[in-house]
Amino acid sequence: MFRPKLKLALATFAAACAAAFAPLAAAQEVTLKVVSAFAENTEYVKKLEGMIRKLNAEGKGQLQLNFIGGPKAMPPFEVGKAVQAGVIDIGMATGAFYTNIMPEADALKLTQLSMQELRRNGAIDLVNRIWNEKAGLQYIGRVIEYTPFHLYLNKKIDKPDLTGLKIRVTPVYRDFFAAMGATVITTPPGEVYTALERGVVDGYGWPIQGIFDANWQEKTKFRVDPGFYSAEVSLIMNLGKWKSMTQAQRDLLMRHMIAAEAENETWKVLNDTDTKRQAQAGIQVITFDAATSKQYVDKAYAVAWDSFNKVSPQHAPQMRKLFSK
Ligand code: 173
Repeated sequence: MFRPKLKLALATFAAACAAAFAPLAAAQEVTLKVVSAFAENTEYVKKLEGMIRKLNAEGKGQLQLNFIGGPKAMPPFEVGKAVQAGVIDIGMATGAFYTNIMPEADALKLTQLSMQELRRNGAIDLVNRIWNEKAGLQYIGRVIEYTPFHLYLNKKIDKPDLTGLKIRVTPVYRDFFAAMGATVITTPPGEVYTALERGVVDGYGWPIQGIFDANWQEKTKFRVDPGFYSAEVSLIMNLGKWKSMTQAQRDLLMRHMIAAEAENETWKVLNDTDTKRQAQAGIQVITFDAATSKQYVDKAYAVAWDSFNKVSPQHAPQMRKLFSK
Protein backbone atom coordinates (compact mmCIF):
# COMPACT_ATOMS: atom_id res chain seq x y z
CA MET A 1 0.00 0.00 0.00
CA PHE A 2 2.64 2.45 0.99
CA ARG A 3 5.14 1.21 -1.58
CA PRO A 4 4.17 3.60 -4.39
CA LYS A 5 4.47 6.42 -1.91
CA LEU A 6 7.95 5.26 -0.88
CA LYS A 7 8.93 5.02 -4.51
CA LEU A 8 7.73 8.52 -5.10
CA ALA A 9 9.57 9.79 -2.04
CA LEU A 10 12.77 8.11 -3.21
CA ALA A 11 12.38 9.55 -6.68
CA THR A 12 11.84 13.01 -5.23
CA PHE A 13 14.88 12.57 -3.00
CA ALA A 14 16.98 11.40 -5.93
CA ALA A 15 15.89 14.37 -8.01
CA ALA A 16 16.74 16.74 -5.17
CA CYS A 17 20.18 15.15 -4.83
CA ALA A 18 20.84 15.43 -8.54
CA ALA A 19 19.89 19.10 -8.44
CA ALA A 20 22.06 19.74 -5.39
CA PHE A 21 25.12 18.09 -6.89
CA ALA A 22 24.65 19.32 -10.45
CA PRO A 23 26.91 22.37 -9.99
CA LEU A 24 29.72 20.10 -8.73
CA ALA A 25 29.41 17.66 -11.57
CA ALA A 26 29.39 20.48 -14.06
CA ALA A 27 32.47 22.25 -12.58
CA GLN A 28 34.95 23.05 -15.28
CA GLU A 29 38.55 21.93 -15.14
CA VAL A 30 40.59 24.84 -13.82
CA THR A 31 44.16 25.43 -14.99
CA LEU A 32 46.35 27.55 -12.72
CA LYS A 33 49.35 29.45 -14.05
CA VAL A 34 52.42 28.93 -11.86
CA VAL A 35 55.64 31.00 -11.91
CA SER A 36 58.79 30.46 -9.84
CA ALA A 37 60.98 33.25 -8.46
CA PHE A 38 63.87 30.76 -8.45
CA ALA A 39 65.69 29.38 -11.48
CA GLU A 40 64.54 26.25 -13.29
CA ASN A 41 67.55 24.15 -12.28
CA THR A 42 67.13 24.70 -8.51
CA GLU A 43 65.98 22.02 -6.08
CA TYR A 44 62.98 24.26 -5.32
CA VAL A 45 61.73 23.99 -8.88
CA LYS A 46 62.49 20.26 -9.02
CA LYS A 47 60.34 19.80 -5.95
CA LEU A 48 57.58 21.97 -7.43
CA GLU A 49 57.62 20.01 -10.69
CA GLY A 50 57.36 16.73 -8.80
CA MET A 51 54.29 17.99 -6.96
CA ILE A 52 52.74 19.33 -10.17
CA ARG A 53 53.24 16.00 -11.95
CA LYS A 54 51.40 14.09 -9.23
CA LEU A 55 48.65 16.68 -8.89
CA ASN A 56 48.03 16.85 -12.63
CA ALA A 57 47.80 13.07 -12.89
CA GLU A 58 45.11 12.98 -10.24
CA GLY A 59 43.43 16.25 -11.17
CA LYS A 60 42.41 15.50 -14.76
CA GLY A 61 39.05 17.14 -15.47
CA GLN A 62 39.26 19.01 -12.19
CA LEU A 63 42.46 20.94 -11.58
CA GLN A 64 45.71 21.34 -13.51
CA LEU A 65 48.84 23.35 -12.69
CA ASN A 66 50.70 24.85 -15.62
CA PHE A 67 54.31 25.76 -14.83
CA ILE A 68 55.21 28.82 -16.92
CA GLY A 69 58.82 29.22 -15.80
CA GLY A 70 61.29 31.00 -13.55
CA PRO A 71 63.16 34.34 -13.56
CA LYS A 72 63.42 34.29 -17.36
CA ALA A 73 59.61 34.52 -17.44
CA MET A 74 59.33 37.11 -14.65
CA PRO A 75 61.76 39.09 -12.45
CA PRO A 76 61.84 37.44 -8.97
CA PHE A 77 60.87 40.58 -7.06
CA GLU A 78 57.75 40.95 -9.27
CA VAL A 79 56.27 37.52 -8.58
CA GLY A 80 54.33 38.52 -5.44
CA LYS A 81 52.78 41.52 -7.18
CA ALA A 82 51.85 39.42 -10.19
CA VAL A 83 50.06 36.89 -7.96
CA GLN A 84 48.34 39.69 -6.07
CA ALA A 85 47.14 41.22 -9.35
CA GLY A 86 46.04 37.84 -10.71
CA VAL A 87 48.43 38.03 -13.68
CA ILE A 88 49.51 34.59 -12.51
CA ASP A 89 47.60 32.32 -10.13
CA ILE A 90 50.36 30.75 -8.04
CA GLY A 91 53.86 32.00 -7.33
CA MET A 92 56.69 30.04 -5.80
CA ALA A 93 58.69 32.64 -3.93
CA THR A 94 60.31 33.48 -0.64
CA GLY A 95 58.73 36.13 1.58
CA ALA A 96 61.78 38.39 1.15
CA PHE A 97 60.86 38.75 -2.53
CA TYR A 98 57.41 40.22 -1.82
CA THR A 99 58.04 42.55 1.11
CA ASN A 100 57.11 45.15 -1.54
CA ILE A 101 53.49 44.05 -0.85
CA MET A 102 53.61 43.29 2.88
CA PRO A 103 56.59 43.49 5.26
CA GLU A 104 55.32 40.48 7.23
CA ALA A 105 56.09 38.19 4.28
CA ASP A 106 59.74 37.90 5.30
CA ALA A 107 58.85 36.72 8.83
CA LEU A 108 58.38 33.13 7.60
CA LYS A 109 62.19 32.75 7.79
CA LEU A 110 61.87 32.97 11.59
CA THR A 111 59.81 29.81 12.11
CA GLN A 112 61.41 27.31 14.48
CA LEU A 113 58.71 24.65 14.18
CA SER A 114 57.88 22.20 11.40
CA MET A 115 55.04 22.92 8.97
CA GLN A 116 53.05 20.11 10.61
CA GLU A 117 53.41 21.90 13.96
CA LEU A 118 52.69 25.32 12.44
CA ARG A 119 49.50 23.99 10.83
CA ARG A 120 48.48 22.40 14.15
CA ASN A 121 49.17 25.35 16.46
CA GLY A 122 47.28 27.91 14.35
CA ALA A 123 50.35 29.70 12.96
CA ILE A 124 49.34 29.04 9.35
CA ASP A 125 45.77 30.18 10.07
CA LEU A 126 47.27 33.42 11.41
CA VAL A 127 49.53 33.68 8.35
CA ASN A 128 46.49 33.30 6.12
CA ARG A 129 44.50 35.93 7.99
CA ILE A 130 47.39 38.40 7.52
CA TRP A 131 48.21 37.35 3.94
CA ASN A 132 44.50 37.49 2.93
CA GLU A 133 43.87 40.84 4.52
CA LYS A 134 47.08 42.71 3.72
CA ALA A 135 47.97 41.30 0.33
CA GLY A 136 45.02 39.44 -1.20
CA LEU A 137 47.11 36.27 -1.12
CA GLN A 138 46.32 32.74 0.03
CA TYR A 139 49.32 31.02 1.64
CA ILE A 140 49.34 27.47 0.25
CA GLY A 141 52.40 25.80 1.74
CA ARG A 142 56.12 25.51 2.14
CA VAL A 143 58.57 23.90 -0.25
CA ILE A 144 61.73 24.07 1.90
CA GLU A 145 62.36 23.47 5.60
CA TYR A 146 65.21 22.42 7.90
CA THR A 147 67.67 24.58 5.95
CA PRO A 148 69.62 27.44 7.56
CA PHE A 149 70.99 30.51 5.82
CA HIS A 150 74.70 31.29 5.90
CA LEU A 151 77.04 34.16 5.24
CA TYR A 152 79.51 33.41 2.43
CA LEU A 153 82.65 35.58 2.14
CA ASN A 154 85.72 36.22 0.07
CA LYS A 155 87.51 38.04 2.88
CA LYS A 156 88.42 36.39 6.14
CA ILE A 157 86.89 37.56 9.41
CA ASP A 158 87.73 36.34 12.91
CA LYS A 159 84.74 37.81 14.71
CA PRO A 160 81.17 38.71 13.68
CA ASP A 161 82.14 42.15 12.46
CA LEU A 162 81.45 43.05 8.84
CA THR A 163 82.67 46.64 8.99
CA GLY A 164 84.13 47.66 5.63
CA LEU A 165 82.60 44.70 3.77
CA LYS A 166 80.02 44.94 1.01
CA ILE A 167 77.56 42.07 1.22
CA ARG A 168 74.85 41.02 -1.22
CA VAL A 169 71.54 40.65 0.56
CA THR A 170 67.79 40.35 0.22
CA PRO A 171 65.49 41.45 3.05
CA VAL A 172 66.25 38.05 4.66
CA TYR A 173 69.71 39.16 5.77
CA ARG A 174 69.59 42.94 5.45
CA ASP A 175 69.09 44.03 9.05
CA PHE A 176 71.31 41.32 10.56
CA PHE A 177 74.30 41.98 8.28
CA ALA A 178 73.83 45.75 8.57
CA ALA A 179 73.79 45.38 12.38
CA MET A 180 77.24 43.74 12.08
CA GLY A 181 78.50 46.77 10.18
CA ALA A 182 78.20 45.55 6.57
CA THR A 183 77.36 47.75 3.62
CA VAL A 184 74.42 45.86 2.16
CA ILE A 185 73.51 45.62 -1.52
CA THR A 186 70.22 44.00 -2.54
CA THR A 187 70.17 41.82 -5.67
CA PRO A 188 68.08 38.94 -6.97
CA PRO A 189 69.93 35.60 -7.09
CA GLY A 190 70.58 35.98 -10.81
CA GLU A 191 73.01 38.86 -10.21
CA VAL A 192 75.15 37.28 -7.49
CA TYR A 193 77.75 35.63 -9.75
CA THR A 194 78.53 38.83 -11.65
CA ALA A 195 78.61 40.90 -8.46
CA LEU A 196 81.20 38.49 -7.00
CA GLU A 197 83.18 38.32 -10.22
CA ARG A 198 83.43 42.09 -10.49
CA GLY A 199 84.21 42.55 -6.81
CA VAL A 200 81.07 44.63 -6.34
CA VAL A 201 80.47 42.53 -3.22
CA ASP A 202 82.78 40.71 -0.78
CA GLY A 203 80.17 38.12 0.10
CA TYR A 204 76.52 37.15 0.11
CA GLY A 205 73.77 35.47 2.05
CA TRP A 206 72.31 32.16 0.85
CA PRO A 207 71.02 28.91 2.38
CA ILE A 208 73.45 26.04 3.01
CA GLN A 209 72.10 24.38 -0.13
CA GLY A 210 72.13 25.67 -3.68
CA ILE A 211 75.31 27.69 -4.29
CA PHE A 212 76.34 25.24 -7.03
CA ASP A 213 73.25 25.91 -9.13
CA ALA A 214 74.81 29.04 -10.63
CA ASN A 215 78.48 28.15 -9.98
CA TRP A 216 79.00 30.57 -7.11
CA GLN A 217 81.53 28.11 -5.63
CA GLU A 218 83.93 29.42 -8.29
CA LYS A 219 83.81 32.85 -6.64
CA THR A 220 83.44 31.86 -2.97
CA LYS A 221 86.32 31.38 -0.47
CA PHE A 222 84.63 31.14 2.94
CA ARG A 223 81.39 30.13 4.62
CA VAL A 224 80.61 31.40 8.11
CA ASP A 225 79.16 28.85 10.54
CA PRO A 226 76.75 28.56 12.25
CA GLY A 227 73.78 29.17 9.99
CA PHE A 228 70.76 31.13 11.14
CA TYR A 229 66.97 31.29 10.48
CA SER A 230 65.16 28.75 8.31
CA ALA A 231 65.16 29.23 4.54
CA GLU A 232 61.60 29.62 3.33
CA VAL A 233 60.23 29.13 -0.17
CA SER A 234 56.48 28.74 -0.47
CA LEU A 235 53.55 28.69 -2.83
CA ILE A 236 51.27 31.72 -2.65
CA MET A 237 48.05 32.06 -4.58
CA ASN A 238 45.77 34.87 -5.75
CA LEU A 239 43.01 35.02 -3.14
CA GLY A 240 40.18 35.66 -5.60
CA LYS A 241 41.25 32.66 -7.65
CA TRP A 242 41.47 30.52 -4.51
CA LYS A 243 37.94 31.51 -3.52
CA SER A 244 36.62 30.88 -7.04
CA MET A 245 37.62 27.21 -6.92
CA THR A 246 35.31 24.51 -5.64
CA GLN A 247 35.97 22.92 -2.26
CA ALA A 248 37.04 19.75 -4.06
CA GLN A 249 39.61 21.68 -6.13
CA ARG A 250 40.97 23.42 -3.04
CA ASP A 251 41.15 20.10 -1.19
CA LEU A 252 43.06 18.50 -4.05
CA LEU A 253 45.62 21.32 -4.12
CA MET A 254 46.06 21.26 -0.34
CA ARG A 255 46.35 17.48 -0.21
CA HIS A 256 49.26 17.59 -2.64
CA MET A 257 50.85 20.55 -0.86
CA ILE A 258 50.68 18.84 2.52
CA ALA A 259 52.06 15.63 1.02
CA ALA A 260 54.97 17.65 -0.38
CA GLU A 261 55.56 19.26 3.02
CA ALA A 262 55.61 15.81 4.62
CA GLU A 263 58.68 15.10 2.48
CA ASN A 264 60.58 18.24 3.51
CA GLU A 265 62.96 16.21 5.67
CA THR A 266 64.78 15.29 2.45
CA TRP A 267 66.26 18.80 2.67
CA LYS A 268 68.51 17.46 5.42
CA VAL A 269 70.04 15.05 2.92
CA LEU A 270 70.44 17.72 0.24
CA ASN A 271 72.02 20.03 2.82
CA ASP A 272 74.57 17.38 3.90
CA THR A 273 75.45 16.72 0.28
CA ASP A 274 76.05 20.41 -0.45
CA THR A 275 78.04 20.91 2.77
CA LYS A 276 80.43 18.16 1.65
CA ARG A 277 80.52 19.52 -1.88
CA GLN A 278 81.45 22.97 -0.58
CA ALA A 279 84.42 21.46 1.29
CA GLN A 280 85.47 19.59 -1.85
CA ALA A 281 85.25 22.84 -3.80
CA GLY A 282 87.77 24.36 -1.36
CA ILE A 283 85.37 26.60 0.54
CA GLN A 284 86.82 27.10 4.02
CA VAL A 285 84.62 27.29 7.08
CA ILE A 286 84.97 30.25 9.45
CA THR A 287 83.75 29.46 12.98
CA PHE A 288 83.64 31.35 16.26
CA ASP A 289 83.91 30.08 19.83
CA ALA A 290 80.73 28.64 21.34
CA ALA A 291 79.69 31.81 23.19
CA THR A 292 80.22 34.01 20.13
CA SER A 293 78.32 31.56 17.92
CA LYS A 294 75.36 31.69 20.27
CA GLN A 295 75.47 35.50 20.33
CA TYR A 296 75.61 35.53 16.54
CA VAL A 297 72.45 33.42 16.15
CA ASP A 298 70.62 35.18 19.00
CA LYS A 299 71.43 38.50 17.41
CA ALA A 300 70.09 37.31 14.04
CA TYR A 301 66.68 36.59 15.61
CA ALA A 302 66.68 39.65 17.90
CA VAL A 303 67.46 42.05 15.07
CA ALA A 304 64.80 40.51 12.82
CA TRP A 305 62.02 40.48 15.45
CA ASP A 306 62.91 44.05 16.42
CA SER A 307 62.34 45.23 12.90
CA PHE A 308 59.08 43.23 12.50
CA ASN A 309 57.84 44.75 15.76
CA LYS A 310 58.46 48.15 14.20
CA VAL A 311 56.90 47.56 10.78
CA SER A 312 54.08 45.31 12.03
CA PRO A 313 53.32 46.04 15.69
CA GLN A 314 49.86 44.57 15.14
CA HIS A 315 51.00 41.11 14.03
CA ALA A 316 54.66 40.55 14.98
CA PRO A 317 54.12 39.55 18.65
CA GLN A 318 51.52 36.90 17.74
CA MET A 319 53.65 35.58 14.86
CA ARG A 320 56.65 35.34 17.19
CA LYS A 321 54.65 33.39 19.75
CA LEU A 322 53.34 30.86 17.23
CA PHE A 323 56.57 30.56 15.18
CA SER A 324 58.98 29.99 18.08
CA LYS A 325 59.93 26.92 20.12
O1 173 B 1 67.91 35.40 -2.52
C1 173 B 1 68.11 35.07 -1.35
O2 173 B 1 69.22 35.01 -0.84
C2 173 B 1 66.95 34.71 -0.52
O3 173 B 1 66.34 35.58 0.06
C3 173 B 1 66.55 33.29 -0.43
C4 173 B 1 65.47 32.93 0.36
C5 173 B 1 65.09 31.61 0.44
C6 173 B 1 65.79 30.65 -0.25
C7 173 B 1 66.86 31.01 -1.03
C8 173 B 1 67.26 32.33 -1.13
